[in-house]
Amino acid sequence: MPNKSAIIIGITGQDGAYLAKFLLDKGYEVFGIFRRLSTPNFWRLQYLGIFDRVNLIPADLIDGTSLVEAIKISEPDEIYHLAAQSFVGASFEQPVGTGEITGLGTTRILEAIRHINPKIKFYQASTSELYGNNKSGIQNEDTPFRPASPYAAAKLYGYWITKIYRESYGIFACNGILFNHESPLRGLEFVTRKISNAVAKIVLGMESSIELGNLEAKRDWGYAPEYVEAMWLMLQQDEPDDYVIATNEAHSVKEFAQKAFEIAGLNWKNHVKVSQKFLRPLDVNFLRGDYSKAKEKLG
Ligand code: NAP
Ligand code: F7E
Repeated sequence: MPNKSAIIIGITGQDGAYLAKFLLDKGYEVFGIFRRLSTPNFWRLQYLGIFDRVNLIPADLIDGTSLVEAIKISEPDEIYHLAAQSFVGASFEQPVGTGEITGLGTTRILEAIRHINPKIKFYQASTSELYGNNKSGIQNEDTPFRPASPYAAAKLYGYWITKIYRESYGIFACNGILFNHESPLRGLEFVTRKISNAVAKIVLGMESSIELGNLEAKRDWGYAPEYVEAMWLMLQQDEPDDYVIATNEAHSVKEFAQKAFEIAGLNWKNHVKVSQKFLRPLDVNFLRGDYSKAKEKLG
């Protein structure tokens, strides 16, 4: 049997890079969609030593024709849609752009699949942000959604359009409802990497403090390289479905900072300042995922 091929939309991001490595190790031919920037942004692929092993195709989520072209060129068996304006804070500053990219971008890909080859399997990067400030102490696939940001509203649209294309056109389309997942490749603006980066700079004497926003928010933080395997597993099942991927543990930003400084032999209280600048107009206070379904069905 010839090797399978996959397109990763958003290959330059944290998950895209790890997934590319994972699929290459499985023998896939990997195509990656990237958007042209004034400064190339392939550092994650270079860090993982796979830059020369992936086929890069320029396209943009706001340009449906470019997505059609990319799918026609690569004839993939699977498409992993990981591209988004993914920073919740920025979605309050760019709500319309976030809707265009993170929301409608998904429909543009699904339309291309429907017209070119509805047998292509599709993974949608859904998120625990869909739950927003719901009232339950733990969230699973049946927990009602209550998005609390323009990002989450755009992702809610992406979640539903994925289900709608599955039910209307029989496309093998899955939503992975992934809780926060982190790694050394995480963007520096996200809180875990922002803290670990600051701790390193403080230890090296390059900085003395860090400004953070809401220290009380709790998140269910997992490890990104493990989560990309779950994405792949979803597309290897007999039937398409939606799954929560999480750790079932919630910790606060404060706890995270405390531990990170402790590891470097420092007391966080001497270095962390709270700044209004990093408070969001609305924040998600508590997320903790119930991964029972994924454990049972995906192992
Ligand atoms: P990320 O590091 O921010 O990567 C996002 C990717 O999307 C980058 O490759 C980015 O390209 C690309 N992109 C942005 N706008 C685009 C556009 N208009 N056209 C084409 N590509 C575009 O995000 P991540 O952490 O890897 O997350 C992957 C996906 O999972 C995202 O959809 C995110 O919303 C979702 N998600 C993430 C988490 C998490 O905790 N990490 C949890 C649940 C869901 P550039 O490199 O050019 O910016
Ligand atoms: O914030 C609080 C902030 O930006 C976590 C994305 O991948 O995961 C990510 O979204 C918490 C929030 O991630 C700062 O208010 C305090 O309560 O690291 P974050 P996020 O918003 O949870 C989900 C699952 C996604 O889908 C998203 O794409 O930390 N916080 N102080 C701060 N956050 C940031 N960024 N910076 C601070 O200074």
